[in-house]
Amino acid sequence: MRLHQKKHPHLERLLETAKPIDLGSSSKVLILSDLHMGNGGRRDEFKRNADLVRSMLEEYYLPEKYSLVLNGDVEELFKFSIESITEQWRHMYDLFLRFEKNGFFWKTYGNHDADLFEEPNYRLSGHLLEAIKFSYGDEVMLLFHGHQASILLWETYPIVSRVVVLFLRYVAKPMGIRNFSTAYNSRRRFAIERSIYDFSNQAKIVSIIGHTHRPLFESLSKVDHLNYRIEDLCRAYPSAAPQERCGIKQEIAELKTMLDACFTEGKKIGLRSGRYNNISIPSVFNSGCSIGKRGVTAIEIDGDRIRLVYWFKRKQGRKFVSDRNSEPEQLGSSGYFRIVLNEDHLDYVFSRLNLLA
Ligand SMILES: [Mn+2]
Repeated sequence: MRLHQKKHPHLERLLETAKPIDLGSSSKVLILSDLHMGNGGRRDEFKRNADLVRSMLEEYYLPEKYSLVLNGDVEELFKFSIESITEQWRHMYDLFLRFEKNGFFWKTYGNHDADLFEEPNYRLSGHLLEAIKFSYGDEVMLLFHGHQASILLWETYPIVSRVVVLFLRYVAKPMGIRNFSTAYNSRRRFAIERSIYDFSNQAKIVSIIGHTHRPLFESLSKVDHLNYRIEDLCRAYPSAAPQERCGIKQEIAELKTMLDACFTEGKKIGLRSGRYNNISIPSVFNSGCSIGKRGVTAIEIDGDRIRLVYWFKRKQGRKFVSDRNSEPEQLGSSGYFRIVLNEDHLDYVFSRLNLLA
């Protein structure tokens, strides 16, 4: 044990008790989180993207031989009973389990589905864990939902959370209190990311989380990436040939528009930079969530590479920033598209982590 001061006791316990899985050099793993599946009714937030998630799993990741990890908050037990959820989404459970033949299928639990850990009749009970430790050569990637880093007692301790669940299901719902569970403010989100970031840097591991619904790649948010790209382009501008300058100028203008849009939207989504220090260490990745209004974000591990991808339906007006300038690709003729938002070599990620942390 490297740490003498126990600054993050919950997270250290997770690292010790996580299930070890060895990733070979050609392993493919899809990581999805925060599906919040409900009973199919009006308050079911999964419903909107259900067919998109089914299509991407069944028609892309399954034939592409990916293994699957669902990284917590798969079911929304704060609002619905497990019986109503498994009844409504039976075909999704069948689909999840089919990933075992590609290698493995695991589910970690989050704060909205933690109760299932003690439920013997639960469909995925043989696949349910608190955390997974992927080893990649000598390096470690720790997968867990992320609520374990919360300072709120009811997110960290099962007994407190059970009282909150009862309150939400039987008191809040009849009183018309909605979306209590996803009312994350920016400060709380930042505190969770920050403590996972500190812990990961101390332990020199990569953490892959969900929970906050905010995608992070190499500890950076979309805003940070936009800023970095603008900075790079400004630096390239003075030495660029006159005919290239025009293109750079235009690209900067587009990036600035996207950055402005982020800040306008920031009031709603609780925007903060993902940068915690002057220099960023790529130790935290967040798959985002599966219930976005416009689509689903996910993390792919593909051999020696890691990617943040975005799946969306055709009708959407916004442009998406991709660090690799990649183009969206359609899944057959489904009207669903996948775009790589960001991608890097795992060797690069771990080199930076080991050199900078
Ligand atoms: Mn959560």
